[in-house]
Amino acid sequence: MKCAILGAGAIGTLVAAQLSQIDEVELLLCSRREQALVLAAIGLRLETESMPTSIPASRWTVVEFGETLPSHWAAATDVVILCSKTNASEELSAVAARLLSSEGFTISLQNGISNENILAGYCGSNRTLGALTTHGATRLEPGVTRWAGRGEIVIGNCGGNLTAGSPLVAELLTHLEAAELNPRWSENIEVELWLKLLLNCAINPLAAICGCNNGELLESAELHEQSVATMLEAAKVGRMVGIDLPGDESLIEQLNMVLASTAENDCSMLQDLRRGVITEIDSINGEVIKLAEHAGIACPLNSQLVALVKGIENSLRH
Ligand code: KPL
Repeated sequence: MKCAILGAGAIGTLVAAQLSQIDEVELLLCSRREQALVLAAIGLRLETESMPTSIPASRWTVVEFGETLPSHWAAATDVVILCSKTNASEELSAVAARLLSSEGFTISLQNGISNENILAGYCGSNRTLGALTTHGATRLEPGVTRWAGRGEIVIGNCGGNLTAGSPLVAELLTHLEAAELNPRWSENIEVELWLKLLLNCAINPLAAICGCNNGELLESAELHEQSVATMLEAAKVGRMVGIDLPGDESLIEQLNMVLASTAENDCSMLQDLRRGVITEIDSINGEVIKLAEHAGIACPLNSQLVALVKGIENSLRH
């Protein structure tokens, strides 16, 4: 199976490293500058709670963003997995469309709820599935990633005609399972994408502002209270726009589970601020505020977090 991973940052390299152990999977990684150079010349070191794994550069082909795609991958790729920051979704969805074979399909493991629509716009809804991940990964330096929290990869139909039984989808699920990435097919990916959005609303801005790992949002009663209140405010918006979300108790249980399983992880927004790059706040809490404005409801907690994260982004730029 020819599998391209567009955006080989923390999550992208985690997925690539695990899939590199499956002989039937041939990998193409697309990344920016330094990361691309190191992945192509040296490979990747994946740190886990046990022994670190080294994946040699020979295990994959690497292209830099904007470079010409290798000719034997163009229109010949079975699966394209988008793992970039959401501000690169448009650019990389166009690359996905050039890579995919006619039977191939694409998923996004990015944060946010709009990536599937962007991908479908370029690749067609019959070649796009909904997906998300709750694995926690930290990019320590170019070519070095830490798998800081075991989660899952959830995939489901979001409007096209692909199912868990479609041959390439079934094959990807088998490979992800063998790669210990814990895949699961969902019959209701729209709700699952919203659940992930709620987790990101509750975790990312608070952990990024406080400079703490996810576990501290569980340990500190004050931070946990803020995290839960932010999530429940966003959940109200989800229910207003017709998403059939579970009750508040169940949402809090899921938040606590992800905080515990990714306790050692610095969330992606904190990693972005530390690297001085634009965060995904607009695709997370910002997306909720946009929907709330349309629905005519106030979202003071989420609005304040957006303002604070943008304030920090600006201060880092000067
Ligand atoms: O998605 C994540 C992120 O960091 O963006 C979680 C699941 C919160 C893990 O940190």
